Amino acid sequence: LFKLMNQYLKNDVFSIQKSIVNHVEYTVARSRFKFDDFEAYQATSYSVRDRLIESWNDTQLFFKDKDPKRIYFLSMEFLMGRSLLNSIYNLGIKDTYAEALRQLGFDLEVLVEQERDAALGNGGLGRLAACFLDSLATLDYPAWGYGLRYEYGLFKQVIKDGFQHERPDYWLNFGNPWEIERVHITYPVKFYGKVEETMRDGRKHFEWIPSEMVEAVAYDNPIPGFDTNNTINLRLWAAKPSSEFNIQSYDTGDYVNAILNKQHAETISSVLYPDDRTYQGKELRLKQQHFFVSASLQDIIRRFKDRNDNINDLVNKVALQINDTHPTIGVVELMRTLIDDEGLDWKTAWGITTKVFTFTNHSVVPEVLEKWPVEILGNVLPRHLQIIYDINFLFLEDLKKKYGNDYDRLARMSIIEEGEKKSVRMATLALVTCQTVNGVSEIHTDLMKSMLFKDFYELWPHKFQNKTNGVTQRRWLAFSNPGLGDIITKWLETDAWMKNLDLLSDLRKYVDDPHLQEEWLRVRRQNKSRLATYIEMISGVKVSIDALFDVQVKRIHEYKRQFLNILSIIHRYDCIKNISPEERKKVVPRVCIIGGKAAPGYEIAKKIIKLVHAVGEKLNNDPDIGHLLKLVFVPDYNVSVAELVIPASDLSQHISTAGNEASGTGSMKFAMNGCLILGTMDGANIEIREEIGHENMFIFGARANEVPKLRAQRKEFQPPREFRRVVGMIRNGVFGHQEHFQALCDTVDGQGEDLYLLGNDFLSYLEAQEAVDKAFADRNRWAKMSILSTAGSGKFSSDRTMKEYAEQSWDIQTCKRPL
Ligand code: DL6
Repeated sequence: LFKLMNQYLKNDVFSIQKSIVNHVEYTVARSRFKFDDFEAYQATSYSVRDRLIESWNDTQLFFKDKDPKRIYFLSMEFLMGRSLLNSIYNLGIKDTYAEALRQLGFDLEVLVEQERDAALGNGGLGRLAACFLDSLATLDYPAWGYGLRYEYGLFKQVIKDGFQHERPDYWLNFGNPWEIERVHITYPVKFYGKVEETMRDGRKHFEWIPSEMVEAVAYDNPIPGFDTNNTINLRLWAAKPSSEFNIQSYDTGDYVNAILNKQHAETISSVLYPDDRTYQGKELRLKQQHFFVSASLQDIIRRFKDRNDNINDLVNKVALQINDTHPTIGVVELMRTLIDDEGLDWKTAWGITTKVFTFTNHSVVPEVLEKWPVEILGNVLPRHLQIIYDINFLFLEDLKKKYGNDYDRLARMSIIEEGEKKSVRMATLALVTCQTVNGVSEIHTDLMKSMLFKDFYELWPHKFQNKTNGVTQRRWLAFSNPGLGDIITKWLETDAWMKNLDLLSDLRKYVDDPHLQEEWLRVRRQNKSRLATYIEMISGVKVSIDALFDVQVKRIHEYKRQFLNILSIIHRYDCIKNISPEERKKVVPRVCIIGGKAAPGYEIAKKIIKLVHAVGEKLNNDPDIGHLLKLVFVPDYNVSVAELVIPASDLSQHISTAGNEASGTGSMKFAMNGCLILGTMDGANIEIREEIGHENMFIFGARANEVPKLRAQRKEFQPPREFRRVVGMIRNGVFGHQEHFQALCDTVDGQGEDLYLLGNDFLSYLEAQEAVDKAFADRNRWAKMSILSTAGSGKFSSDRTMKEYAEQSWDIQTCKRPL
């Protein structure tokens, strides 16, 4: 039956070969007798795309017919990574493709490496959105993602002499087989201009007369679910000059300049902003936000109207998720559409808007929250600023009824921040407008309620929810660590864990079985061997796979404390140097791996990268140290590199100052793959510890509730001797570049500095490191802890997270397409 079905679906080896070869000849335009790996990759991808399109079309027709309430996930970032392997795995045709290619003389594993990452995101936030899409498709929810088709994704990190340089990511240069350009699906998006006020039917009517119009063109990216017939859509918008607007300017005689001016329009979707925690209030960024939400809303309303006559029914058919504050201008755009275009009165429009939107906040500290200077917003979107003022006026009137003349509170809660430069607080706008607001881990939600949005929690406790993040176990365990996946399936006697991750807990039954432990460690060694080869290729450093692979890969940030990690590596180096050869024999060998990008303008983060290289240079070449300690930097850390690194890590560090990391999702991926976590009581670490057991993690450092007091006392604080010694080594030029590192050292030992409490946490960090060494030296104990890490990871599937959103925020049901 399976064979027949595959033939019917043209998923048998022969049909696949035929389709690949056809694409070689007719799409790639090469001879079917001579094509290289890249061309084979292209043809293979087009043939997979054909299958995706079939499934996409059928799913969309089914959705159209059933017309369920849909969820639209609005996000400025989707960090998708590569698509080939993920697609064929999800479609259940990976083995057939591998065989078809083998017979044609190609190796699937080699072809997979030809694909460029789609890096349309900075880090955690964008990758979370990508995991969510995978889960939404797999769980058969009627969902679409909407975002921007940046021409340049996150910059490529090039390291020269230990310094980070940024190079543009021309990811579309060689084409993108995974997208479908919809030349006929375009919408005009307006900017600038003025608002005219007239009277219509006895009511004030506002008409926005823009002075710039840009066309949004749709690019669809099919997202197949796993073990289902559903394929959902990620629609990304690209900016094109509007062909209709401003025709007169061509008639001025300056034809060439008129065209050149129009090309500016395309810059809107050209580049992803590479700062993940600071927003500089740049006009282009605001234009990007408005551009993608305006096009998305026009598209959503058009689809809604295809099947519905009464705009009031929008609330029954549409849920709009705002991923962080970036799409928040969408709430105003919907108000504008409903009032100015649909002719609804304020109250009705407000009733609809406040029911359809839900908001996720992804940050803990107030400084990270987006604000737009009133001046910029009013210039770019004049009608929107009026509406924001109206929303704020009515909101403050309500507040006054409740709080009287408590002006401090009113000022704190106002959407408009007063001051020398007035600005619009986007998080406040989202809080006022959205039906629900959620944090991304328990501690984050608690901090939102008790600090970040305290006033709003007191006002509307019912709006606040927690949705602990999750990751897709398919990409992050089954597909990137197939060896471990096979062991899990063998011992659980089912692969159902790929759709129900809670089943992993059954591994606990076998944790003491020496056979499982043996198999487990063997696969982990194979993964380490693969990574060791990669490390040698990129850095020339030879590492032993018997050593403990200690990994910290993530964006470089002071709060994530890569510097703390380096200081402890220096301490280890110093200790090894100062012990006898006899004692050295007892040292547990370590390979320390650090990777991540620094935002281009973030000088201290860039110095941290340089320091990793300087310290690595010193200790990797010190004959006293040999294999006992190595330090390597993995350049250009991205999704594909993560897929290689995570399955090969023994220990992974998530050591942010408590109360700073909203969640962190890297930790979940590592734990799922049997890697042990060294971390602080921050973000999702706390829940991971609850699930995995404190005895299977290495926790250290100040707790979030202690941090404010410690910060307040830091002028009087004397860092421990060990800390002063290692910082002193850097200052004294042990690793060279003495001048360059002074400013970095100043951040931790200057008067009253050390905002992230490295000095405070240093000793407990060293103790935790010692506990790691001890555990690693006991092979069986480590194997057991590793298995228990995986066994305790069930909660951290994005499937669980998506079900929670669907039930508690969006109120949507599944809509599964029958075959
Ligand atoms: O929720 C996804 C991800 C969290 O795991 C990280 O802890 C959090 O830092 C990140 N947030 C952002 C937004 N900017 N800030 N801060 O990237 O979201």
